[in-house]
Amino acid sequence: MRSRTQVGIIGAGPAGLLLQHMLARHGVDSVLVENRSREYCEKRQRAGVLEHGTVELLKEIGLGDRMVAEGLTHSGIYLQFAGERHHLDFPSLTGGRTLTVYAQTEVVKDAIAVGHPIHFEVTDTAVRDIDTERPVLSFTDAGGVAHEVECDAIAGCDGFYGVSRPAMPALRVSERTYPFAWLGILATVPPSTDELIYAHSASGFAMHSMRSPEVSRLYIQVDPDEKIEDWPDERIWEQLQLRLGHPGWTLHEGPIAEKGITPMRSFVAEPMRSGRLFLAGDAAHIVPPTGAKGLNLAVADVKVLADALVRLLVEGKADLADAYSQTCLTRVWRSTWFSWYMTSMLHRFPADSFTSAAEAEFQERLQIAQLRQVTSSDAAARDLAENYAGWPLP
Ligand code: RFL
Ligand code: PHB
Repeated sequence: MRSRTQVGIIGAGPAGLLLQHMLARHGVDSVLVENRSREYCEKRQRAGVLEHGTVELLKEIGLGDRMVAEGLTHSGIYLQFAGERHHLDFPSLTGGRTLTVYAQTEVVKDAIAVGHPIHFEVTDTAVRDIDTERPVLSFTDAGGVAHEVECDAIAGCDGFYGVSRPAMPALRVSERTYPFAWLGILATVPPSTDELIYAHSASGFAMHSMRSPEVSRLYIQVDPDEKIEDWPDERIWEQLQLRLGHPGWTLHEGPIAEKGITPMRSFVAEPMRSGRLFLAGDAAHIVPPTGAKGLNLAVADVKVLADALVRLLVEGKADLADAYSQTCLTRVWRSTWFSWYMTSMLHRFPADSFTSAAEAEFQERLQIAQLRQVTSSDAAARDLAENYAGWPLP
């Protein structure tokens, strides 16, 4: 079946869904295709922290009501190391910026609920003719009907394993795979903390986050080749108690509703555009989750892309589209740096990362020195806070 639209969008993650919504607000029509089911997209557990700029954007585009009602406003984070726990107060360090804890699943649900047309459970997604002004998005819908959609532009918002990036010629790729992974759990127990705790410990990194006043989200660093089957609930809680434990503070345990292991990597593909195909979000770049940047970066990309496509398709001007990749990459690299900095400062690197025990010791002592600096120097704390709370959207 042949059809026509202005923008073909691949992927119903936060990037694709928010792009579709922002375009629709300017009268630009789109076709969005997603290879998973709606239920799967709405349940996939991922990020939880929204930067101030992301929150403001969601409100501005009319997707903020439930987030404002149910999201938890946070004014900082705790950093824990060497038996100490310190609070960094972001509003005083950043001129008033706060964070909102509101799960990615909820952002996705809110965007799908608007009711823009989405084809779920498609197969055979492909793009062609990206170097012409009429690129084609093809797919087979859930009923088995093959579609060819002629577009003015295609947005590849299909995540790290999608089909868009492989369709781009001559990409420059920068990559780092970290020698550890995160084991994450969702536990049905009220959070034991008012704000997120990032803990450096001799047994490895741990973190306490949350999803609501009733549900906690916790993570521990594990080896990248660990199997989730080898982590019964008791073993997970034991490690969380060990790594997060602090005098006078209790970590409350509860039933584990979900658990999974995520590898840690950094990846950037440049440029983020080839002809009329534009990459956004995880399709173009991945950051390790320690800086809580992945989701926020995807939102920043599609804000820039929506403005560029509206300018191109409504006003007939290509300037913003031509600048798209460079505009995004400045933020992408800043986030990549910050995520690397947080990851390197807080994780325990395995022994085979070093040539001797003394070298491993050296690295650990540097980490503690750096943590002492960000918790005692106002300038260092401000630098961390400004990066974590995020920069204004373009
Ligand atoms: P998404 O969310 O991966 O969405 C891409 C969508 O594209 C679909 N897709 C296709 N659709 C049609 N045809 C094809 N051929 C397709 N191939 C793929 C996919 O099914 C999917 O629905 O990318 P987007 O929109 O760019 O959003 C990015 C964020 O999801 C991501 O940056 C963050 O969630 C990263 N991330 C985390 N970030 C944080 O800030 N904090 C976290 O705690 C955190 N945890 C995570 C994460 C990413 C994870 N991944 C990618 C495995 C935990 C995990 C498990
Ligand atoms: C989460 O709540 O899932 C979360 C929060 C902060 C991070 C990573 C994940 O750095």
